[in-house]
Amino acid sequence: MTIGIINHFFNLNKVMRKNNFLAIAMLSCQIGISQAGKENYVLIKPGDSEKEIITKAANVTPSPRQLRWQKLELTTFFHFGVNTFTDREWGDGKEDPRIFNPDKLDAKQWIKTIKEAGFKQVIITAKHHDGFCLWPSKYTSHSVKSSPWKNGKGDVVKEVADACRQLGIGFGVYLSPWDRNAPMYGTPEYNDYFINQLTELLTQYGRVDEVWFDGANGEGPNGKKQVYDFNRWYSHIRKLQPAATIAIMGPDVRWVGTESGYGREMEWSVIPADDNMMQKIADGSQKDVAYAPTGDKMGKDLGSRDKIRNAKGLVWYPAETDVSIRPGWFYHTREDSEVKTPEKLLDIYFSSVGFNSVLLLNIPPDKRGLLADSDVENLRGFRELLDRTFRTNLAGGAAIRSANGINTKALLDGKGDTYFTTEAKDTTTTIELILPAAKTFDVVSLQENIAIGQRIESFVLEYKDGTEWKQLAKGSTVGYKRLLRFKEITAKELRLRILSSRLNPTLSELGLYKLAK
Ligand code: FUL
Repeated sequence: MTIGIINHFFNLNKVMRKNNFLAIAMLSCQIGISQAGKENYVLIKPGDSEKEIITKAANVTPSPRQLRWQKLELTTFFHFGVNTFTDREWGDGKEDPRIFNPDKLDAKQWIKTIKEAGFKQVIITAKHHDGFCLWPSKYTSHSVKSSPWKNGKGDVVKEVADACRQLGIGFGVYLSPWDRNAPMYGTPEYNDYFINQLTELLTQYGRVDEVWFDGANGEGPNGKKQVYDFNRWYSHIRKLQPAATIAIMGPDVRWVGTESGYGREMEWSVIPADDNMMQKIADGSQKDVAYAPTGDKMGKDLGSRDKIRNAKGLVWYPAETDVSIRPGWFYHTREDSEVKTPEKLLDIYFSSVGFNSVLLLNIPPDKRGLLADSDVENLRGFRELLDRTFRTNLAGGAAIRSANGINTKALLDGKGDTYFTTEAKDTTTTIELILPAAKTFDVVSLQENIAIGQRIESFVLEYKDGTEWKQLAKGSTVGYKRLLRFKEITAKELRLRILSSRLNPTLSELGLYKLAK
């Protein structure tokens, strides 16, 4: 089979795996306690009215680790390992470690490049499905220590972690549960092996901000499949690195449901939880609560009133959009001409970060151990487009009126923690802006103050044409950030009408911009 076909089946499989996984993923992991004593989950009681359910949904808030993660907006993946040298996407675990020799490896070049492009955190594939470890693990010889690179004395994980620390970038690890090399894969001992590897990664490299688990669960070298002990792994991570988010096959961050880079327009961070979670909460300790959101994670709507009306509980479970800058996850010379352009990356930014999600962009280092020139160049171009688009808020200096609004000033103060709102009873509002002079723009940016929840359900942006109000854009959810593009317009008077909100709406920022070309 070609890689394409294999990937096709794999992707289908993955969708199923990721969905099934969500039914079991979150067992025994600590639920985060959010700010101001609020939690990132809530129980729905049998007699709760629809109004009570909606109010409860509006009061579910991110845990501090989820909030920190959401504010990063841009994060990077580095897929690197034996596949880089075999030119494959999935290794089979039989690779000779002697093929690994990135003789010019310079993790600072990776981190500097992504930092300059505006990315705030990285995740390194410490071990992919082939089982080859980028650090000298004590528990296997299938690692950098059996390679000629630095005479077997090198440690890629350390070089990345050190560069991150020096340059002030968050650091995370991808540790593949599926291991096609480990001889004990498929037996209970493998779960111990996995814990040992996690321990090394979480204790030898300073602070770890994210642990990323993929759900692949194929056969190991003995033809056996493994039953992953996720519960045990989660509590171990919480113990060793309590601030780290556990992503995808984990309780803090949800896969958006595609690897295209394009998320969903209506993106609720609060989604239904299921019976398991409810039972655990009812059983007592809220510290070791188990929750397992089940059901559709691929659809267009995961959290509207229709979806939460019959839920037994609700949980803050935000979306991450992972996509590669190239067709594959690993570096292949043949893909040098297929690197996503700055314009494409900007489009992805609008459809991930601008859809209330965090972007996880993969930039695979090449055989030398460097980010390829084409990738570096396109990242620079992307940054330039971002800067040119968002440098100046064209709404700056506008006079703002809102009949029932409180703290209108917060909308344009550039601060994420101050916010506009209304009295608790008001779930609709109109915000009118009169710009100092007519401006030409084609982008609006809205941000809710998600530290106190996600509330807005429907809004419309209009401009005044003579005496008539005309529609520019409309949407449903806002969340951490909602970006909308529309046909360029020159206008002086605008209004944002919030048509529906689960509680009094909040907006921390409002921006008007002109898309850079
Ligand atoms: C998948 C893996 O199989 C791919 O190789 C890649 O690591 C991607 C991010 O997750 O499930």
